Amino acid sequence: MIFNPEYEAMDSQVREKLQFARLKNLVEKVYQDVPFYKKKMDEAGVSPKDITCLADIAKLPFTTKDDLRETFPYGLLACPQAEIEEIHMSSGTTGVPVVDAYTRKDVEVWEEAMARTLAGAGATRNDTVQNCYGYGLFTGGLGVHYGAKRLGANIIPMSSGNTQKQLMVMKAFGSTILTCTPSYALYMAEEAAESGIDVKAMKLRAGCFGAEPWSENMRKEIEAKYGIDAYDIYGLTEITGPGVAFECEAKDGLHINEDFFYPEIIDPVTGKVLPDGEKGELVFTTLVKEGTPLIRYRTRDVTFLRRERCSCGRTTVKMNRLFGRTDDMLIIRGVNVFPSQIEHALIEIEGTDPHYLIIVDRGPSHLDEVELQVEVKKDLFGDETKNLEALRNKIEGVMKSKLGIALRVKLVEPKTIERSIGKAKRVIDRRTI
Ligand code: DLL
Repeated sequence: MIFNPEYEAMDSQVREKLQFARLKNLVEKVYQDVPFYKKKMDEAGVSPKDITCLADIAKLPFTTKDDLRETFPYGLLACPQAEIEEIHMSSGTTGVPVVDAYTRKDVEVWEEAMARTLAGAGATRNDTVQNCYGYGLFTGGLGVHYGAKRLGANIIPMSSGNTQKQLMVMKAFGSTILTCTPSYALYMAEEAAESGIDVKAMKLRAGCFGAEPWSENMRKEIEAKYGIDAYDIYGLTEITGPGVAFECEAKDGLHINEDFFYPEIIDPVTGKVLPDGEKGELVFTTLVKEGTPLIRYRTRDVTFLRRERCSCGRTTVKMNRLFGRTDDMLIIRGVNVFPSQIEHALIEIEGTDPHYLIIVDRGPSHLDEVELQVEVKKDLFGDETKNLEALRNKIEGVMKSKLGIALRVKLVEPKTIERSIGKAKRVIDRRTI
């Protein structure tokens, strides 16, 4: 079901006009009201009057995560502080959080974007949404919450963790839609199986999974374990949270809510805008944001844009499932490797579970060394050593051919690798530069 056909199935040229009007308005406003943007634009030699068509967006300077950190907490505010209704934050590796501040209208936009997202997975007011994304500063919990309310669905605000209780609630209330990180969905299925609970016999029929990278094979695994349809949903705190893009029943790329969030793909090195279909860094401009609007924000997420007609009837541009992040990309002996590639290869190998950890270190000869820890299915672990040895060799061979680098595989017992109720940690990089 399309939640808002007027905007989601809008004629593309009409949408472009709308985007341009919104962009122009935004640029004028931030130039006037936010000293940070005025300074940046002056330094780049561009002023609001230079924006005469949508493509002129490329004249505007980028905004980066460092900019957000340097202006913490309210340096990017574009409205009086009293207008702020809610804030969210995410902390990255440096520990300085990035802030998103929402006015009433910003929350309404978020509600709409998330209602569209849940509807993309087939949700209606008749559904019961069990929301296991964390509530709090993280945008997952409240984002889904607002969308489900806007849809008129029954929302169970579980938050993350307490898996046995999640399973009890799922059964008792007949939850039909599950929302959590894909790694937590798998973990919950594992706990259920161990406790003799049959999740397939429950009423669940779909799930909206995101907030971390996952592969097509992981989708198949979740769908098989729960007997549901699993949909990819994408977003980031800086650009409002979840609801930026979502999959529809075609499960073939994520529709971007581009009347709110204007996407571009750039070459991460040169900053040049790339044409549709070319892989690069995803950049967003928040066209209607009032609290903390962002102009050409560099997400560091890597994907490409697709503009073909979708069977669902939506006309919005699609982004491909993410390949990874420019900053998560491991450079191992000069080869670019995304953890998602390793995951993808792994799930195709019989006998392994999709729980893995990549440990990168620098060996005695200063060469990068990678250990890939992989959990083995329970029945295999008690098995003869020669079978384990064969499996280890097989994984090493597959990785070598798929990634082009040799890595050492260590098979570990089921449940050795730490489980996460939120975003899974897949990489430990011990290299010191
Ligand atoms: O993770 C927002 C969110 C919540 C999205 C719930 C989906 C569901 P942050 O904590 O700010 O916000 O992290 C944003 O997570 O830049 C991506 O690198 C990654 N990410 C988010 N969704 C996906 C996805 C939320 N579907 C960062 N696939 C983003 C891969 C994702 N990576």
